[in-house]
Amino acid sequence: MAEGTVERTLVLVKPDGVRRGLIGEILGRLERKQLRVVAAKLTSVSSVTAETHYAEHKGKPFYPGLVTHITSAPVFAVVLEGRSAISVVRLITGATNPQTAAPGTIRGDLALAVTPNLIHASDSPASAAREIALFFQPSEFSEYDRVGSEYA
Ligand code: D4T
Repeated sequence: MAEGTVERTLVLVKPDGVRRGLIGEILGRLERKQLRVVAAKLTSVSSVTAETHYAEHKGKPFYPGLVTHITSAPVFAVVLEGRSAISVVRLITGATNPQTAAPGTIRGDLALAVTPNLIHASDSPASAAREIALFFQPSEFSEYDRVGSEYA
């Protein structure tokens, strides 16, 4: 029986993931979990958007490098929808430091360094709502029936 509230979460394939050609690999793992892509685009992140997105980290030693990295090349921004999507995507993403992220997770399998750690994923319903609104307009969302949704 299906359980969990249907949620939307923001995923960013960060510049290192785009430049390494890993958009498909990363999105494929999330799609195979039966999360539904409801909005997606390749986009450059302005300094203003980067500073808004990472506002909670302002003042931390790694903040300047974080902003430099996210603005260094395009990101692939995706909104995924599904039951418990926020926590499910965080599990598949793995721990922040790829050196200690579990094997089988995106960071555990595919990354080594912490700032270029391939992917950002919203960490709470409030963050998801704020981040989705930062990257997408309402007109950029599509509705459709996904095959197999009766099992998700
Ligand atoms: P995001 O938010 O990008 O999904 O990452 P996490 O939730 O896993 O990690 P975070 O918010 O603590 O950190 C955001 C971002 O900062 C980079 N970072 C983090 C870094 O470069 N050096 C550090 O020491 C830490 C803690 C990586 C992710």
